[in-house]
Amino acid sequence: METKLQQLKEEALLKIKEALDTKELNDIRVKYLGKKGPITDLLKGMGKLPAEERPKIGQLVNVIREEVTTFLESKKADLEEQALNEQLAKETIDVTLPGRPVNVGNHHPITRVAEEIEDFFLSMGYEIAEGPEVERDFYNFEALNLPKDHPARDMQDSFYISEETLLRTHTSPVQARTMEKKEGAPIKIICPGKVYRRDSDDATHSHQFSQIEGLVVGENIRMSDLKGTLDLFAKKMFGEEREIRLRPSFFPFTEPSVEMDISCFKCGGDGCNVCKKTGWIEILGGGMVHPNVLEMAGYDSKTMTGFAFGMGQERIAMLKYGVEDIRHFFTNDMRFISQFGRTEQ
Ligand code: 2NL
Repeated sequence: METKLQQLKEEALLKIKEALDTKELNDIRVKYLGKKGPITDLLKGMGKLPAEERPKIGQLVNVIREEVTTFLESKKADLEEQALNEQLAKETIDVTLPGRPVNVGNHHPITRVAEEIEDFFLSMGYEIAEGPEVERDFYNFEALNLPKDHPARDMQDSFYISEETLLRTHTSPVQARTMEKKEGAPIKIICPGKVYRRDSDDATHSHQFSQIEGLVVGENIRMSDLKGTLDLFAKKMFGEEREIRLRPSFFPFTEPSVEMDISCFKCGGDGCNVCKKTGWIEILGGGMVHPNVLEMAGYDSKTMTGFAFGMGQERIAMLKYGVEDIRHFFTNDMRFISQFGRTEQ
């Protein structure tokens, strides 16, 4: 029986030595050490042995089991290490490969001009006010002296959402809301934002564009304040040499109303294709806030006056960057957008 046990041990150790993976090892463990294995079988036959030999055999079986188990475990560790090394060799990273290109974005040209305009007015002590793009008819029209029968309120010209709500057609409702909230106190704000008009798109018109409007309300605010402000603004945006001129105009929410031109930055006033040979370029509209607008917002128009102005951001950007079609701003072609460079500092 002893020799048989020794033989089984040698056989098991040899198989373990030759095992190629952990599954094979496990099969060997079950086969030799398991309940149905040959060692267990041998032990079952122990009853036939003389009583004095039994402890010796029992001891030998324990020693063999231990030996086989230890060898199994060390082989298992070897196989696992080998498998890990193979995997590591297979997964090595070639650090010399070139990386994937990263596309670095830059600010949209409209964002650039908006920030430039905002910086100027912030430096003059203005605050930035914002409001909803889906607006009540009241703030978009009524509060701005555009009564129900006014031609500018034609359903054909606006995107109505319901009888009472529409996509704002200008940023003026933000100013109307601010006036109402301030309850008669002085105001100095600019309102940048998207606006919507039901218009056919072409090179100079878009159904969606961006405005910046300004509003100053206080005691003794005069047309000359508006003129001085706009003169500084024109020089900051289009160069120190710029002259401005104001022409009489009409807006329902201002009286008197003006339009402002700047002297042409390309020809200096001699006449060229940019200024259409006039020497002047129209930039924005403005005027003194209509007394009806002040009164509707709760201001006493006898003691408080104000000026307001508004401009299209796309128009300013087109002039500044020489863009000839407003639709370029909305198609988001990277070949267009990436020409305007980064603005982060
Ligand atoms: C333009 C002209 C303008 C205003 C906007 C305004 C706002 C209030 C009261 C009075 Cl709350 N006026 N805004 C005034 C005159 C002209 O915009 O050509 N925009 C693109």
